[in-house]
Amino acid sequence: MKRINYYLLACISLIGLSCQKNTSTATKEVTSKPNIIFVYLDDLGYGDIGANGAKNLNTPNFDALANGGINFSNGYASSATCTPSRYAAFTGQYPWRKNAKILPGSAPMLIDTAQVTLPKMLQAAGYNTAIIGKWHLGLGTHDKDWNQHISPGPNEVGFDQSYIMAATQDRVPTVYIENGDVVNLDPNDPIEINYKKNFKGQPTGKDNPELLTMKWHHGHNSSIVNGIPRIGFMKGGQAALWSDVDMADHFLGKVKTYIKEKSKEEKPFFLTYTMQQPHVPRTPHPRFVGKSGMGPRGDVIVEADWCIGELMKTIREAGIEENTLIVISSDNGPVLNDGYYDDAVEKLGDHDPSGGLRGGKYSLYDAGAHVPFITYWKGQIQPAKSEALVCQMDLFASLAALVGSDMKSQDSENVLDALVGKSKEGRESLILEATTRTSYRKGDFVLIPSYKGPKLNTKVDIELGNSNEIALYNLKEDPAQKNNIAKANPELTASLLKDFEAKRGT
Ligand code: NG6
Ligand code: CA
Repeated sequence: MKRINYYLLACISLIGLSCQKNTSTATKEVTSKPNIIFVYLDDLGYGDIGANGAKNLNTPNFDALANGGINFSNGYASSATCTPSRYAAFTGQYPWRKNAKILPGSAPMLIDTAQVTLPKMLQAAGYNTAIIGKWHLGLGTHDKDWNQHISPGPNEVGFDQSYIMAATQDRVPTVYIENGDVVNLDPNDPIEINYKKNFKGQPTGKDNPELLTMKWHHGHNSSIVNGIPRIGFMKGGQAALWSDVDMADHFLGKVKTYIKEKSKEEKPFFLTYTMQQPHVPRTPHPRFVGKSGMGPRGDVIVEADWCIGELMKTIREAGIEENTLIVISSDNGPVLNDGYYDDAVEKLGDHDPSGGLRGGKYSLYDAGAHVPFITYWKGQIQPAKSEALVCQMDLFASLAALVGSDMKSQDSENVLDALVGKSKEGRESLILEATTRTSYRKGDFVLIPSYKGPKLNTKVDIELGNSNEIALYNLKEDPAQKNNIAKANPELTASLLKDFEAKRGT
């Protein structure tokens, strides 16, 4: 790995170090190309970690990183659902430019192999790159055969290595895919996937409730795997099926192996660890069952927290903690009942997954995309809280600045100084997306245009942000978005709308 002298690095201000550091640290060698680990949770709410106010949920490992690094109070996913947020995080482009929506497990690859991507940029800068965990950006072509090598996938858009689930834990195929090949596939028991029609004779959640260990509430009544009814129909591939309760350990094992191996190499590494928690179906390993007192949703958050602890142990044992930048965030806000009866609502108690924000997953209100956002880099990032507006989409330009790459992506802004605590300023504005609708955050204000459609998604019990009236909120004064101040501020509303429409191109 290319190492440069501390003083040289400090004086060229690559990573926000100051030249006035005392001499005890001045002798330390650091690198302009640290290892980078992006830990990406699935549906973890802003308020789901202790550092952001959760009192009844124990998340000591998240909290240690939040308190030992920078905890952002205005950190955003691009969107209130998974596929669009992941698209933005990995490409640095707004997902609505691509019309990105939640994808079925059978969807073809969404990212164009000719596009610039975050892992490609880091690859070109000399990084080993890998993704371990959830993918949900489509794979291969429309008519792909799951029994053959599947391409394009993560390996074709910049990840040297991939060990993934295709879509979500609630969607078929319920198998792991390593570098484009289904793991443990028996050629005599081929996998077939169909999102429209069942395969003859195959039980479903709808018709065979007697086979279920988890009951479906809405959707999720197609093929049954491990007693859990899923979205989509699947046949075959028995030997390749994942074990839901072992999924956290399984991905973590791959992460540990990767870090142990790559930390010995000259090249730095970029690892995206896309955890499946706390998305449905929530299937904590038995050793976490009952640990939160909040049912499976709380238990899998405790499990995810344990995984973060194990990740940190691995990093420390490999001796790379001071040479590794860690970014932790979530792809969208929280949801309780997302389609299974799993006591998430019943056992919630006083816990507030959104941390006082309005809405949740799927919503244009703030909790949709306003998520935990933490950066940690021992010895380089001084612990702080930051109000800077930052978005996962900015990882591209910010990390490009860190590693000295001149590659660009359309919508990504360089907020590196904010990410490493050198500046309190992040982006000036950000377009947020929720199930194809968009809103506009600028400074402390957020403007939500008027949208037709239901005010409430009654199935998940989340306010969606649709209204006959345009809405303007001052999030600093009114984080719960109780007071629509659009009428009282017509000039500001008009100017934000104009600005928004110019950027959004509507
Ligand atoms: C929805 C699913 C929900 C979840 C979501 C994707 C139904 C009724 N609901 O369509 O359970 O899977 O898609 O979540 O099927 S995300 O975090 O990947 O965006
Ligand atoms: Ca998600």
